[in-house]
Amino acid sequence: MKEEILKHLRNSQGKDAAHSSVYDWRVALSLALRDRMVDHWFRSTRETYESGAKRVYYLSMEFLIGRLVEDTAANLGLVQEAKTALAELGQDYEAIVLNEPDAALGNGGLGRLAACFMDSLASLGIPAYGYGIRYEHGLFKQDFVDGSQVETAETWLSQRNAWEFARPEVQFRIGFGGHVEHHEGKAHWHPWETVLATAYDTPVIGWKGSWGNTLRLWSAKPEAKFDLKSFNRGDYLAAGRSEALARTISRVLYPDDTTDAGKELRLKQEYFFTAASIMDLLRRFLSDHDNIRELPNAVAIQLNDTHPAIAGPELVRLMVDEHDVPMAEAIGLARQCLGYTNHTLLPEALERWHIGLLGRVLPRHLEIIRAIEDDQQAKHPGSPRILEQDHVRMGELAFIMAHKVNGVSALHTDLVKETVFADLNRIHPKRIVNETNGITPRRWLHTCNAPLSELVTQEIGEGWVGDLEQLKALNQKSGDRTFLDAFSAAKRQNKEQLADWIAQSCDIQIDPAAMFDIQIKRIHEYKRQLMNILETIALWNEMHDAPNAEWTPRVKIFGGKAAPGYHVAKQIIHLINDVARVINNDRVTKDLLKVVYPPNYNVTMAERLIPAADLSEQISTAGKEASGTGNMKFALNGALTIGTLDGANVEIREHVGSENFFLFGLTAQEVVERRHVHGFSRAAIEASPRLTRVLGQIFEGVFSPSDPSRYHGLIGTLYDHDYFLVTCDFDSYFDTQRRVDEVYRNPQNWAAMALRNTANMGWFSSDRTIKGYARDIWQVNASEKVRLELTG
Ligand code: CR6
Repeated sequence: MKEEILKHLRNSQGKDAAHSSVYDWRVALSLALRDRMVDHWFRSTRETYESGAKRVYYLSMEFLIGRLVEDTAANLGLVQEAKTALAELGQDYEAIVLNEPDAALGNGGLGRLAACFMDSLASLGIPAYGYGIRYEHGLFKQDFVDGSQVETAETWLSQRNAWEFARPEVQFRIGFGGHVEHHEGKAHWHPWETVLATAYDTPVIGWKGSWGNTLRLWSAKPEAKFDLKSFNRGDYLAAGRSEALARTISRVLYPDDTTDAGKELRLKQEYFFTAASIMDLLRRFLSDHDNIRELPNAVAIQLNDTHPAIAGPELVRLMVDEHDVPMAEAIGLARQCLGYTNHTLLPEALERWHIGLLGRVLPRHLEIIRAIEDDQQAKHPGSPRILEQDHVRMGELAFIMAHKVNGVSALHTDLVKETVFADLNRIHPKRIVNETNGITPRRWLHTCNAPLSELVTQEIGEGWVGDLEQLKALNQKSGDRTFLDAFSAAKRQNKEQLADWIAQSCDIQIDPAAMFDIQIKRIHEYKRQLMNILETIALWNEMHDAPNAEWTPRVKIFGGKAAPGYHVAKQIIHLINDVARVINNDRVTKDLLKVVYPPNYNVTMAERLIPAADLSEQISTAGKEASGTGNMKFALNGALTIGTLDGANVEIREHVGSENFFLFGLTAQEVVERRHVHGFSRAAIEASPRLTRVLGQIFEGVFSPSDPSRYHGLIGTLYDHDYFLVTCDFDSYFDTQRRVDEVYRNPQNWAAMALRNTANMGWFSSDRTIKGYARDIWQVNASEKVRLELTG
């Protein structure tokens, strides 16, 4: 390893050891690790070719990867070797790990899920490709200026990306606009503009190096050659114009996870990566098949949300226009290849494109969508329409073009059947299935939480990393004092580390003995960070009034970004920061309560925070959080959850036991009913003196003395349009928090409850989720060899 690192330092970075920076060392280490991936990778590809196995294609607009050095080293079993090699070279492994920028090619849960799935697909030995966009700028960097969120561009590619292999020879021409000519029954699309999609491949190696798959990300390049004529004339701007235009397509990630931006560039991004992926998989298929009708036996294409829903029409287009398959047959064949995952019921997130826009950008696809619509109406008269008024509804398109549609938790899938796709579900009653989300145990326990991971391995061996259900054996330890002490000591160690980091990065001193209560996720009204900060104020009031009463000291930690155009979410951020300033400066409560909001929450920050959490906040309005995956990461790492009956919380509670979960709030059903009650929020506020006081303080400017009316709008909304029922759930949330305080005061009991969480979270491994997709949707098998290796 030492030689390999030095070789890359010299030959790949062009540096000698004496003049190398941490960055150089990090790139050299990454390249040395990448070298070790290649054999596994080639072997897997060879095996797939030889066996002719069906391949899975996971199409996703987002892959929220984070850092790769530690995960890669861990999966390859090379962590110790890497540490030793670097130590002998006089370098610090930890510092090198910290030098890596996050690959933040995603917004939140949906993107992180795709990254967990890539790890599980490889760990299970399922031949698979992830397809997405190689954004030049990932999710924006967040700073706070006087408490407000300020966004700046993220620049991960301004450094060398050591993990990827550029494939300039893999290129596809992607057309936009133009017109369609019909001639002797054949359609010819003449695009007005074309860009090139070129591939960059990142190998993804599973646990124990068992198997290697590929994450192929597309980058946009100009089709036209550089305009030398304009350049020579001195018109430099014109010379570079087509280039700039083309590159815009893969320039930035849209920074919104739940609202449909409806922008032409977004549509182009979606078609760009989807078309390139479909062309690429067809080329691979045709290199060893001559009959396109065999396609459904060879490929399973999964659409991660509707963002790649144009895959249906694109596949049909290629079959009809380039392979002479009749339209109806092509639609059927495409459907057999496609699966669609729905990730939300929020109406503002269901993609719709204006017909005029779609027809202008993708004229042939609009014709095909009309053909799909006709085919559906002919077979199922009265079926919900794809084209409605002047919009194309991508959810309906994805549903109709998929042979399976899945929700991401049991509750969410039921609601999908009852609400958004109720009519389509009646027509196609077997199409909707559930695949509850999961998380990879490699990143989310094994590498992010060394103290707990080592303790677990000492106790039950290392098998749990590849087979998380083995954690069940820990249930036997919930009465074992020595083990519980060791379990608490691991948590304590993580909390001390976090306290050090917070002292350094936020200049706030927190006590590791206090309860660490954490809410990290995108800022959204439905996730109700607002309710959390209101409860914080209420608690502070009561602590301040009676500082000598029996209180459980707490640190409330928040993390998360708001979409740049989401005004209310940005106000909530501002409020949390304003409240933090006031509370953290109160001398009376200084040993009882602190509020911390480190800026720029990302995957790496999650890896620091989650292992140190005592309490996990999963408090969305019931019926709104499709699944959640952060909830799973916390419980696996031994935090107790305070939560509503929403998304995967329901299943987590069933698995860990209702006595080890703090439940509160209205159910999804009750939420719907409550909204019909006239004046429900005013009534809830009036019935709660505690909440009335808190809202009054914010309204008077207690937390914003320089701008007392800053939150008038925000508070006014709670009185009149409290769509997310913050006011209705507030009292039940506050009371449950006091129960949490009480339980926390008995450390032995708390530790036993926390252990029950860790021990019973095995089912939430993304390995289990992927096995579900493989069985119910893709009809593919894991490599037999890998299965044997992993299960011993
Ligand atoms: N925002 C859901 O809201 C779910 C993930 C992954 C989300 C969240 O509950 O866990 O997907 N939905 O399934 C979308 O992104 C549309 C999310 O991350």
